[in-house]
Amino acid sequence: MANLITIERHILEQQKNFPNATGELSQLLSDVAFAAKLVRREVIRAGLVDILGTTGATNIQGEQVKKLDEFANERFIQGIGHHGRFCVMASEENEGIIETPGDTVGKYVLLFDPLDGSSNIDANVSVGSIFSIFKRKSKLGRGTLQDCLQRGMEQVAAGYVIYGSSVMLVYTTGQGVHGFTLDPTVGEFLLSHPYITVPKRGQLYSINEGYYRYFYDGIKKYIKYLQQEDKATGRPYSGRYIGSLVADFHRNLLYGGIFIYPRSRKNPDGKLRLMYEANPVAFICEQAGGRATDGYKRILELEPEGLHQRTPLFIGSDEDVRIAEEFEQGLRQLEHDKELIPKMEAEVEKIPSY
Ligand code: P6P
Repeated sequence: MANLITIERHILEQQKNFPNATGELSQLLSDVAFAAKLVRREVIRAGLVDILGTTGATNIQGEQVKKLDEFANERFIQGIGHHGRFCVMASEENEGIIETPGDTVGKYVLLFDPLDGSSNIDANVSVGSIFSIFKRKSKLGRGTLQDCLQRGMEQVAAGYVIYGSSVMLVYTTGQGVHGFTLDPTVGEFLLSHPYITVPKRGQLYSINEGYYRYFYDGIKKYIKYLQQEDKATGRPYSGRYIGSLVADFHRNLLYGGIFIYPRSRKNPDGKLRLMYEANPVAFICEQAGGRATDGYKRILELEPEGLHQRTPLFIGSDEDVRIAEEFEQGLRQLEHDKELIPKMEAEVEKIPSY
């Protein structure tokens, strides 16, 4: 039993390395863990109670709001906001910033996607919550939009919860990546994956190949590259795509490989949101020794312009992401493959360079 380390204890131990730490950050992460437990309680019984299906409303993204989306959003806002440790919050489900309920105003900023992958909920596919924490920039009073619109490299903490075969919370405060598994018998997240590191290269790739015809030339060639046979580089890779970022990212974090949601003719800026999807997973990925870019620039260096701005996302094993970038940027061509190239070249439509 001695090594049963709860998330609260782990965070406090991590903070011993920061002499001026106030313990507030550990409280924030405990608040997030608590909200996740409330969400998990509904996720695991969603099929039993009238919480599946849609509310009939559409959110800022123009997507149908699932009842569980709305429930999860409320849990995060109520379960965390009232502790007074945040000065402002922002959610995938809300168009503007969210004033923290209650009178006390803290020094932190929370951005979150309360239930990512919600289109999969009714099919019992793993979904997740993603969060990103900054320190406020403004000095006093309630937080502002500018407090939210900080570059990813300014994050003080980030993490996600995956509601899958087991419920895991994975977080970083810049001192490595640590995974906790919920023990439902005691209702605690217990340390199960200390210092997660992503393999330098993997053999899995995650991309929605249903959009192949909309992809630009570089990504089409990269997919063909991964499908070529080359034992030295472990090719062909296996395709794995769940359509739930947290589930796809979590698998690649542990096993290695690459997840790509690229720019395309269908999604010129990609689909994923910078502030509460790409930034947090990019912070985690880099802390685990991986790489996260938009195909050209580090995600954590991108200058935010709006709460809900989209970005292409190339994330996972360092070597895999770098090779994908070379194809995306037109710097790399397919080695000649007598069967594949002629067929592929016939397929690839000539398009103006990006
Ligand atoms: P597509 C889920 O809706 C989500 O936002 C991410 O979790 C996921 O990676 C992506 O969209 C899937 O999008 O277009 O492949 O269905």
